[in-house]
Amino acid sequence: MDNDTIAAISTAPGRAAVALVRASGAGVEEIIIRTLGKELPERRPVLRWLVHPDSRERVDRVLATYLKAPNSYTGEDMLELSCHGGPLVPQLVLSALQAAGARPAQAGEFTRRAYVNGKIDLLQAEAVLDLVDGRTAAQHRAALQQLDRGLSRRIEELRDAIMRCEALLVYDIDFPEEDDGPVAADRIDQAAQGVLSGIHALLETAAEGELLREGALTVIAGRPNAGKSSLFNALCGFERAIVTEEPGTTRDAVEAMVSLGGYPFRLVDTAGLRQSGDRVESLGIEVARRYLAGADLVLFCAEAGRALSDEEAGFLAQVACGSRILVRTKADLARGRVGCALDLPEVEVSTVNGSGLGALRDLLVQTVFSGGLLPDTEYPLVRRERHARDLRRASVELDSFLQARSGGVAPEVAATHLRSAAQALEELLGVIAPEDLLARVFADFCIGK
Ligand SMILES: Nc1nc2c(ncn2[C@@H]2O[C@H](COP(=O)(O)OP(=O)(O)O)[C@@H](O)[C@H]2O)c(=O)[nH]1
Ligand SMILES: [Mg+2]
Repeated sequence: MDNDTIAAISTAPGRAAVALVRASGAGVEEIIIRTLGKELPERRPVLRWLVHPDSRERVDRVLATYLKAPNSYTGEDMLELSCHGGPLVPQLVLSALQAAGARPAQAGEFTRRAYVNGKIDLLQAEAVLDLVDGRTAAQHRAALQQLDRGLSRRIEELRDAIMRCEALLVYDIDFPEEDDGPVAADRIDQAAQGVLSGIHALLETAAEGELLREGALTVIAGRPNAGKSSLFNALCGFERAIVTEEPGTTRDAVEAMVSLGGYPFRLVDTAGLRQSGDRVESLGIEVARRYLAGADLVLFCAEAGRALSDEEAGFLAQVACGSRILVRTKADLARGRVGCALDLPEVEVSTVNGSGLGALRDLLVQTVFSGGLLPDTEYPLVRRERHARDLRRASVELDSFLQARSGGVAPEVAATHLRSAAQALEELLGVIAPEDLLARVFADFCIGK
């Protein structure tokens, strides 16, 4: 079953000039004979009629490429068919491949096979997903970096450093009476400490990495009529990159995923608390409370040129989570500036003439995406809970190792923590290779010396 032949339409459904249908597995050569009449050259696209293997009816004129194992995406024999798009043709092409012996692929199965066959590691497989799901420039950059093994290399370096510690320990255990002395104990401990710092540095990127995946939750709050919805719309339209918009019919907010300066933001505008006639409570501060708890950023709107009321100042003072920015709205109407007693970044904007919106956008990006996400940084980011979990595991084991060492625990026993730490990183990469350790002992040490 491991390399039974799978097939799927790889392009999105709908009207399109071209679609891509792929097959992968041991039966590809037979499928080629049965649907395309005769064999194909390797790695060279050929224009041919594709026929249904049972009815022998023509299905489409396709551009067919045969990629022989192991030089394909999955590492197996693959057939890639560029056929005509639309709701019908790709389905018929897929049916023909199935009639010739393929079964429908499961979600992600091509990439899973690429991983199983060692074409990519687990982090790269995740990057493929991130690349396909990416919606902003920053997400795109991060996914490409991970696909290019940016994170993998960093994890491998850390894993290798742990293995060198293990090797030093093994040497210490095997040759305790060496003339030129056993490996200096603090050399091992310093090396372990170095790995620990490296892991902590990676873990520190996890918060931003998650923001980059999920978008920074940005709640727009303020009194009714303060200009919140206008600001929401202006920011949504800023880069014409609205990704999702959910009308707040059954909810207390309207939410949109937008790209600002190339970074993802989940903007939330309060919708359910519209000003309702002469009701006194409608003068309260509008805010989607259930969003506020998880907010990364609160944009508090108040008209430019007026002092904040006690209620507004009180609300701002008690906002506990996320960063706060005071947005002075309707700048085009304001005469003069009235500062606010709170020490907050403040930006004047007008959605009528567009002033200040660029500055606000830049401030949003800087406030939330501070560190490792600038376009020119190469530092890999931890972007999934799985990554953070394995890294934390490795960090706990390294801590235990250092404690065991300072507590005078036998090196054989302390070494088990190093093994567990290395294993956590290997799981992160999706590679477990225990013979690596032996190889490294001999690589790093010359026994005959
Ligand atoms: N002159 C001017 N009017 C604005 C501006 N932003 C919003 N408004 C007006 O202020 C009123 C309330 O705006 P809205 O965005 O609905 O406020 P919300 O209740 O806080 O969502 C509307 O009549 C808008 O046209 C602005 O920048 N300049
Ligand atoms: Mg509104």
